[in-house]
Amino acid sequence: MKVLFLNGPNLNLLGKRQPEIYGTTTLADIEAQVRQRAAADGAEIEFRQTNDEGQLVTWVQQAAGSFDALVINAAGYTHTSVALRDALAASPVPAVEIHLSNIHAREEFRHNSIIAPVCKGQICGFGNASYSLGLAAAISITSRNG
Ligand code: CA2
Repeated sequence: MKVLFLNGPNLNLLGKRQPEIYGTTTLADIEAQVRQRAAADGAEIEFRQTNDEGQLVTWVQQAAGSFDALVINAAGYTHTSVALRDALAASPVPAVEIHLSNIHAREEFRHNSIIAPVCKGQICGFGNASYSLGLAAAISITSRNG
């Protein structure tokens, strides 16, 4: 199975800025961890990051036919992007929403995820492990045992 990981704005700064908030692990480190996990699970992954809302929309649209599931950390667009929600709603590819932090324990404006209702489920608050948990969820929802 093939899983597409999409990362939204500013996640390219992970491990490079504000380590007191976001830690010292880079997005490349997280990708390497997920790759290891995926190899052990017999899954293939592609891992992408963009700061551009339209690019995220385009990648979601293009996933159909090439990927079995999406795992998405939409970062700030989680709370603002109607366009991303519309793209996810229109896609036949099931999506798992993930976040490093527990968005429900943070500022009020982060409590609402515009994309949550069109994703299969949400994983948040487990730091880097949210990515591996997202992979496990993606495998689970696409397997016959669902
Ligand atoms: O917890 C998450 O994974 C978030 O998606 C992270 C987003 C935030 O807007 C969401 O509410 C929750 C922020 C990503 C910004 O990452 C940075 C990393 C280093 C330095 C600055 C920003």
